[in-house]
Amino acid sequence: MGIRANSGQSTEEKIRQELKKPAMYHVFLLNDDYTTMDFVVSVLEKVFRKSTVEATQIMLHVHKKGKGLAGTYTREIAETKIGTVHRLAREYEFPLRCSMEKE
Ligand code: TYC
Repeated sequence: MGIRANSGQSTEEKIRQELKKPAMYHVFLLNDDYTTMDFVVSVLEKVFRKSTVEATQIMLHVHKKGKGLAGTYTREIAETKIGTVHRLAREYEFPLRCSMEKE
């Protein structure tokens, strides 16, 4: 166990914080002109666990409206999914991007 600086939070405040539901974050997919529709559908299926039907609906919504909700997660999970999408996009040489917004 390391030595930690005191956060200034009282025990009561810490308990209150731990009982709260975690903050949730929306992850959005952003449209671009170059990423293929098939790639976006695959990302929605594999990274965001959507069915083929739902993935196709979300992809078409993003294509028409500019952005669309891929999922809502705690901060760490949202950040990890965004990192995975950006890594896959880079690997396959597509400019696909995600954004994140507090719920
Ligand atoms: N607009 C892209 C095309 O016409 C398809 C696309 C959809 C790209 C959704 C990104 O997040 C996206 N090939």
